[in-house]
Parts: sequence; structure tokens; C-alpha cells
Amino acid sequence: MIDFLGKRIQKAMEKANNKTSLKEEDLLEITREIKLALLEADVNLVIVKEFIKEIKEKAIGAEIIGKLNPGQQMVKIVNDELIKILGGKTKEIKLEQTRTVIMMAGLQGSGKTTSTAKLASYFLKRKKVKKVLMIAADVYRPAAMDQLIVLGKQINVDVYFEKNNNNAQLIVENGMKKAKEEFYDLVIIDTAGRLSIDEKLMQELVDIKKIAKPSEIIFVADSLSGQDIINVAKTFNQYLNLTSSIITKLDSDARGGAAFSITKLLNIPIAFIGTGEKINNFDLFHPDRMANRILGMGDVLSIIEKAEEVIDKDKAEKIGRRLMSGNFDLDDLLNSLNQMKKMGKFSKLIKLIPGMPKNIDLSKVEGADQKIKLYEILISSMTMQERKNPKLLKNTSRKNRIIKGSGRTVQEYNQLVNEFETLSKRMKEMSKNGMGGMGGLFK
Ligand SMILES: Nc1nc2c(ncn2[C@@H]2O[C@H](COP(=O)(O)OP(=O)(O)O)[C@@H](O)[C@H]2O)c(=O)[nH]1
Ligand SMILES: [Mg+2]
Repeated sequence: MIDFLGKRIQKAMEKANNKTSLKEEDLLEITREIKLALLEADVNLVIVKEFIKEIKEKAIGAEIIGKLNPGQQMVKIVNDELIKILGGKTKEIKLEQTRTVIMMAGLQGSGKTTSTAKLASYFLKRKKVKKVLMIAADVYRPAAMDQLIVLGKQINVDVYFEKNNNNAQLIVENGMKKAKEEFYDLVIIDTAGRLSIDEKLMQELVDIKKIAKPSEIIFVADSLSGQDIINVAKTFNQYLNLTSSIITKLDSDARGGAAFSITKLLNIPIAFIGTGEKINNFDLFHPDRMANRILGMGDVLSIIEKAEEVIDKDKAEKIGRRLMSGNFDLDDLLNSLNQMKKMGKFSKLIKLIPGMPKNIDLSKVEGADQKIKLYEILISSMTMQERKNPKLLKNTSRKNRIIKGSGRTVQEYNQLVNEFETLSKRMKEMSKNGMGGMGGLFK
């Protein structure tokens, strides 16, 4: 949705940017295009109408019509309104003094079980919560419990389950007892979902809520859903009083507007977004940053946060010192490639950078991702001695061994050796000439 909406809305805004002054008919044309973009992204009609009305009123109220440089003011107005429909402020899930209980709800396949594990991992790693228990309360599909058990092992989080019990209420009761007795700090209850709403399931969820008394009931919505998801959310909300939502599968090319519409229509904030099947493909949702991204203003804060989260600071500093001292070897290169890879693919990252030309050649960026992989494979086939003393790489028998061991070609090997030499030379110059040589590095 972000890419799709972004492209369309930015194009509409260019019209404002290209004008030295805005006429009423320009404003009509811009808002008409924004309206079409939102509708095509499957944003609910009620929201779209209100959005357009607000923009028009504000644009006229700010008297940007007829004034110089209307573009920036228009961007600000649209940005503010976007933030509003995305929920305004970032939703914080509060941790309770003794024990926090979170309950998941949503249709089958929306991503509840996956998100349960992602949430557990988020609180462990980012919020330093110590003891987390996940309760497997989906009794309708045997595989559902196994799925949570596997995820639990993967992230090192305990799972409470009862294989031969088909009473979800009882499982939750027993799981909560365990949580109390063993002093768990956070309990996340994974529940069953259906393909559509059904009375029996709703009653089960209401019962679970009564038993577990969660402070947070999260509705999990698949971004691939159509407009019917809004009625589904409404019903869940009537039964359970939802406190927040997670929107999943934002990595797909779904338009996603319907799932996002739940926020404004039902006043349920989005707490997190799921951006892939892996545990780490999960982000806190910031309405303002999302709006910035849609408007092509980039999301530097998210890049910095991601770096802080995944990069080993001590290692990075060590690499930096060695770089600056001119003693950079292939082992250091391998280490820095590893750190870089943790940030995710360049082709994904680059979209977060503000001011990136829209027509950037993505194949080149993907080439960089592939190069990282290639260099990693090659360096991994070298002995530590070779990594520390790159001169040895000229030796033919060593060269042949590494090429054979890594399964790469002679050309690929030469490419690495040559590029490393160039990099080393530049680093040595830089350490002599100070930071002034930095420009060379960016080549
Ligand atoms: N691509 C992608 N797949 C996801 C995401 N979240 C969940 N899935 C996948 O969606 C499918 C259903 O997820 P699951 O957690 O079992 O849904 P549940 O039935 O609600 O528990 C699984 O194949 C997940 O791997 C996401 O953010 N991105
Ligand atoms: Mg499930």
C-alpha cells in the first residue's frame, strides 16, 4: 500500500509543487487525484470523503490559493491528515506491574499465531521483559498448537499447551494458573479464528477474556482483506472491546487500505505491522512516519532504530577503528558485511531514504545485495591466515582451493581481490590524510 499510494499521491502533489501559485481548479484536480489514489488503495469511502473534505477546507483556510510556493503547504496539510487517519499517535502497549496479559483475536489465517511469537520476541528483546508465556488456545486445528510450539522453540519462549484437551477455556485457565505460580511477566494468548464470524467462537473468546482478564486485546487484520474486514472488526469489537490491532502481510503487494480503515472507523489504534513471515519482520507502527513515507519524505528514524537494534555496537566500533587505522583485512570486511546484512536488503532499505529519486535503478541496488552474498561466500572459504594476510590470495594453489571450495568463478574471485585492494589503498590514504579522504569511500 505504501509504495502504491506513495507513487500516486506524490504525483498529485507534484502538480502543486510545479506551480508558483495555486488556482481553485488546481486544488480540485489535486484532491481528485488523491481521492482516486486512496480509493484504488481500497481505503474505505467514508474515510476518503472526509479526508478530501478536510484537505480542501484546510487548503482554503490556509489561503494557499493564489499564494507563492503552495507545494510545501499542501504537503503539510496532506501529511497532517494522513497522520490523523492512521491513528494520530503511536500506540504504546503498557506493561502491567505484576503481569501483562495480551489476547489475540481475528479471522483464520490473518496471522495471529505468527504475530503472537513476533510480539513475544519484541517484548523480550526490545522491552527487556524477562519471562514470557504463550498459551496455545486454538483447539480446532491440531497443527495450530504445533505451529506455536515450533515458534516458541525458535525464540526461546515457553508455550503452554494441552494436546488432548479441546476446551480452549480450560486451557487458558490452566495456562494462567501456571503463569501466576511461576511468575511470568507477560502472557500472550493465541486463539482460534474462523473464516467468517461465528457465534460459538465469539462466545469462546468472550469466555477467554473473562478468565484471563487481558489488558490488551489485539485484532489481527490481514492487509489482503477487502472491505468486509471492517464489519468483521466491528463484530469482534462489539463482543470483545478491542484495544488495538496488528496489520499483517504488508510485504505483499496488497493495497491494504481496508485493514488500515479499521483504525479511523472504529477508533482502534494500530500497534504493530507485520512485514514478512520471519520473527523480525515486525515493527511498531508510527502514524507520522508512515505518512512521511507515503509522501516520499523518507523514514530516517526507522533506519536509525533498525541499526541500533541489529548492529553490534562494539563490533561496529572495532571495525571502524581498524578501518581508520588502515589495518583493514578480509576478516574485518566479512564482519562488516555481516553487520550490513542484518539491516536487511538494500533494495528494501533504500525506500526509506528521503529524497531518493523515484526512478532509481533497483537492479543496481539488488546487485549490491548479491555482491554482499558473493563476498561472504568467498571469504568464508578462506583460512583465517589468508583473511588476515591478503597477499596470500595471489598464490595460485590457494586461489584454486578457495574458488573450488566456494563454488564461485575465477572472475568473481578476482573481483573480490581487486575491490579489496582498492578499498585497502583508499583506507591507507585516508588514515594518512584524515577524514578528507572520506569522499573516495563513497564511490
Ligand atoms: N508474508 C507474510 N506472511 C505472514 C505474515 N504474518 C503471517 N504470515 C503468514 O500467514 C500465514 C497464516 O499465519 P498464522 O499466524 O498461522 O495465522 P492464524 O491462522 O491467524 O494464526 C502463515 O503462513 C504465516 O507465515 C506477514 O506479515 N507477512
Ligand atoms: Mg493460528
